[in-house]
This record gives sequence, C-alpha cells and structure tokens, in this order.
Amino acid sequence: MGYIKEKFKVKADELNAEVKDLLKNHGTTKVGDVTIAQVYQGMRGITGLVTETSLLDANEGIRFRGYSIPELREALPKAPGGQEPLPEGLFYLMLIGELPTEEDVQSLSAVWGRRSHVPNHVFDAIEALPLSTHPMTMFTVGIMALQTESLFAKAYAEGINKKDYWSYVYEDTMNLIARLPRIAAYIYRRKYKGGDHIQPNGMLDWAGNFAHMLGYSDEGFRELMRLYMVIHADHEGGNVSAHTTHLVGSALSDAYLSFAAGMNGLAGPLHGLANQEVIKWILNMREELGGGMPTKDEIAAYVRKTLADGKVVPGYGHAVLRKTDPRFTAQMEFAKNHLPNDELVRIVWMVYETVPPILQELGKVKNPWPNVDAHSGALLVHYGMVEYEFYTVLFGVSRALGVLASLCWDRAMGLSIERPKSVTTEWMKLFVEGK
Ligand code: FAM
Repeated sequence: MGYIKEKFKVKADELNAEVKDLLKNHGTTKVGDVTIAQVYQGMRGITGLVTETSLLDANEGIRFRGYSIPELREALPKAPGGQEPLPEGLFYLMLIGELPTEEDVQSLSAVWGRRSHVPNHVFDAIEALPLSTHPMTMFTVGIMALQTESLFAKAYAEGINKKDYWSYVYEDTMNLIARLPRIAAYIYRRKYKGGDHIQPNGMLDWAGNFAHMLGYSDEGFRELMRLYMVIHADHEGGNVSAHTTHLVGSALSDAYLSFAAGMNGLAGPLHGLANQEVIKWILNMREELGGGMPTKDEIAAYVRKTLADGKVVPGYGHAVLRKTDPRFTAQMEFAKNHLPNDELVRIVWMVYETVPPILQELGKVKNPWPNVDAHSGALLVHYGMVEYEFYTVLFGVSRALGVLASLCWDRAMGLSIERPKSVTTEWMKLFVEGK
C-alpha cells in the first residue's frame, strides 16, 4: 500500500472513532428545524450532509480543511519557478487533512503520471459522437466508457467485505483523476483542433501536463491551469455536482458512475455551465454595442435588458455565498499580475462595478456579487482558449479533486445510502391544518 493511502486509513480510523462517540453521546441532538419554504425552495440552509473536505462560510467563502484560498496560494507547494499552488497539494490536503510537503506533492504527480493511460475504447466512444456534441456530453461519455476499469465494481461483483470498500474506491479515485486530463484534452483537440492530439509529457505536474496536452505551451497558461484546478475543486457538499456524486456513490455505484452523474449536474447553466454563459453574454454585449470597450452606462443598459428578457445575469448570485466570491478575487489578482491591460478582463471588472447595484435594486436577489464563473472565461480567452463551450470541462476536471476525495471519505466512514423523506403537497396541506 502506498504511504498516502496508509496515512488516509489512519486518519479515517481516527475520525470514525470520533464519529462513533458523537453518535453515541449526541445522536439525538437536533441540528436545526425545517420550514415548508425550505422544503419547496431547494432545501437551502438545511444541514443534512457531512463533507469533510471543505466548508463554506456565507461571508468569507470556501475554506479547504480550514485554509482560505489566499492562505493556500501561500502555503501549498508550487511548480519550479511558479507562483500558483499545485492542485496535487490541495487534493492531499482535502484527503489527509494536513498540508502536504513538497515530497507529498511530487509523489502524487508521479502516481497520477504513472496511472494516466486511457484505454482506446474510451477514445472510440468519444469518436462515435458527432463533432457538434457539447464537450460536457463527450466528457461524461468518456468517463462512462472508462467505467470498465473500475476496480471497486470488479471487486464488488466478486464479493468483498464492506470494511474494504474504501480501499477500492481510493484506487478508482487515483486512476480516474490521473486519466481525466487526457480525456478532456482529447475532447478539446478533437472538437477544435482537427484531431491533432498531443502526447502527455511525463516531466510535468498534473495541471501543467493538462495545459500541455490542450496545446498551450505558455508558462502563464500553465500557471493559470494550476490556479484554476485549485479554486474550482470543491465548494462543500451541497452544490449540485458534489451532492450528486455523493448521492449516487451512496448506492455503492463506483467512482466512475458517481462522478459522471455529478458531471451531468455540473453541465447545467445555473451551476458549472455558467462559465461559458458569462463569456457568451459579454461577447454578445460587445457585438451588440459595435465592438470595443463599452461604457458603464452601456453595460448597465445591457444588464437591464437581460433582466427584462427574463434571463439571469450569468456569473452573479449564489445559493449560499453573500459576498464577492474569493475565487473571483483570486482570478482578479492573477489578472492584475499577468494581464492587467487585457480588454476583456477590463470589461469583466467594469461589469463587476455595474451589476451588483442593479441586482440589489430588484430586491429579491439574495447575493448580488460575482461568483467564480464571472471571471474565468476572460482569462482563458487571453491565452487563446476562445472555445467557451469547453470551459465547463475544465471546471469538471478540477471538481474531480474535491468530490472524489469526498467519495473516499464517504466509503471510509461507511456512510449510509441517502434516502431523505419526500411528501406531496396534499400531505403538506393536511399537515398545516394539523391533520
Ligand atoms: N440574475 C438575475 N436574477 C437572479 C440572479 C442573477 N444573477 N441571481 C438570483 N436571481 C433571482 C433568482 O432567479 C430568483 O428569482 P425568482 O424569485 O424570480 O425565481 C431570485 O433572484 C432569488 O434567488 P436567490 O435566492 O438569490 O438565488 P438562488 O439560491 O435561487 O440561486 C443561483 C442561486 C446561483 C442559481 C442564481 O444566483 C443564478 O441563477 N445566478 C446566475 C447563474 C450563475 O452564475 N450560476 C453559477 C453559480 C456558481 F457559483 C456555480 O455553481 N458555479
């Protein structure tokens, strides 16, 4: 057994002893009440899940095992000569609960490099789809085709002790994360670069190699990928992609089936697809205004038109956050360092100054501030990745780090199959009448 896996097992045993005590001594303690509005309106604010990897504060934003994004940009190991944290380090932190050393990160890079081979039938499955297929559909098809490699599914079919589930899910997790960049890059090169594929470079880190296989040799783009893969990785457990992965996994569906399900949720425009919607919205605005830099008044008028048409302003608002998303701020800082004069970035910043007061005027939007998706597209366009339909795939590769680390914890903790109670409106009416 590799030393990271051994360490994970020790940590899981410790946590399981704590949870056992918690349940024994406080199992009947209430963590909240549930209102009818919460039941009808997306279960907002109901504490109903345990996710160890990260915790979201409405005002501060996400913390991974207690560390904020600015803290992680300082504390996590970097690539040689680089300034941005390596996603391997974040994965280690989420899985083990401790900051990694340089050696831990190098070890993960090497493990993922060794396990990155993707069997040909996965590419064949993607090739069977028309070129016009959305990249997210190609991505989930690729992940589903890779399910043939699940060690958990194979072992379960042969018969295994439930105490050992975690071990197979851990192996599937490592293999899947190792292979995702290759699948994603294959989709990108197939759809947008005439099938001119690029072989992996085993000398590079996980995100650097991903950038390389996508076809970007600029060191700035590699740094962006490292930051991008870190900030999109996890957002506690209730968001659609994390919750879906966890829910499907609770039926003991393997890591491939569970993650593919989560990716189908990420592909929705109110969730991960918002990153492509933002850049589409900005480019449409620019085109309608005749190109060039819009004025703030022109942006404001375009925002009001979007709202009058009954559409949402993409990249703004959040189900839980109530301040500017620190993932937006991290990207803004990256842009200030690397591309302060980029025209599209400047428009993103003007939109940031314009949208919140307009959304506030509506009186119903709980959070008028930008989320992670409001900034990401402009950075990618700067480095030449203009094919915005692909952006959610990048989000998906990153999201694997958080939701699959969580899936390891789910099985190590022996969490139950998820099955909340649902009722009919008829039941609700009788309930309020006291019947
Ligand atoms: N533009 C226009 N209206 C908005 C809005 C926005 N950006 N954000 C919220 N609203 C509306 C919302 O549609 C709802 O209207 P109705 O009562 O008429 O249905 C009202 O304000 C109250 O909504 P809320 O309680 O503030 O937000 P929710 O928790 O229901 O929804 C979001 C949260 C993220 C789905 C919502 O803010 C939204 O649609 N934003 C735009 C899409 C987006 O950027 N999604 C990405 C979220 C991101 F962080 C991610 O998952 N990657």
